[in-house]
Amino acid sequence: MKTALVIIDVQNDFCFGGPLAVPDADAVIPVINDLIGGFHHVFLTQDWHPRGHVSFVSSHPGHVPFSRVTLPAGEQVLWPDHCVENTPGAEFHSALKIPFGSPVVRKGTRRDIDSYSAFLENDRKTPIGLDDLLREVGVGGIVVAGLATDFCVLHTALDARSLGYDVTVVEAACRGIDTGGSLAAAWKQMADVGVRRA
Ligand code: VGL
Ligand code: ZN
Repeated sequence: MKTALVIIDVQNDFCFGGPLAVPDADAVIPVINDLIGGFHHVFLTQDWHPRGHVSFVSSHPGHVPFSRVTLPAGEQVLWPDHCVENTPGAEFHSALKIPFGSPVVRKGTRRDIDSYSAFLENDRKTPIGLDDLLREVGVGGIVVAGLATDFCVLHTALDARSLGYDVTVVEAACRGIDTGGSLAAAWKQMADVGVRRA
């Protein structure tokens, strides 16, 4: 079986000094750079939001960062504004050694819906594109690394399992946001569906 490395959202806004900096995020970069050499297929995801995105706390006057609201697609955490399309904060961290030509899947690109998974938007039905890209090259398993463990890594791993992929999440190559107990809950959810933790 062919296995691909999927690098989730290693973007400036999630790294040191960013508006949604994940604690110790930059520590994943050397670990991921070491992993990259072992894979023929490397895919990346890029959180890529229009200004005024529904997940931004600035779009919900009177709310504070990390509070939750209910949207048509379900519960939404309100994040500090981050990864606005075509801004430096949305760029991949410059220390990440991206193999030339690696496909990039952008997510969260529509103003009215957020997207944590690289497979399906948060409405749980609109495909984002990673499944087609993996199938095209005959990949049956993925190794997942990046940011953040309890959001985009989690939902990408869960959807991959639903779609029948073998999934391994490399703990040392991921960091979590951990809001309201979300990090421990994420590992539990992943274990429950057979995601391997390496
Ligand atoms: C993410 C919060 C908001 C992530 C993206 O990449 O995990 N988290 N947007
Ligand atoms: Zn986002």
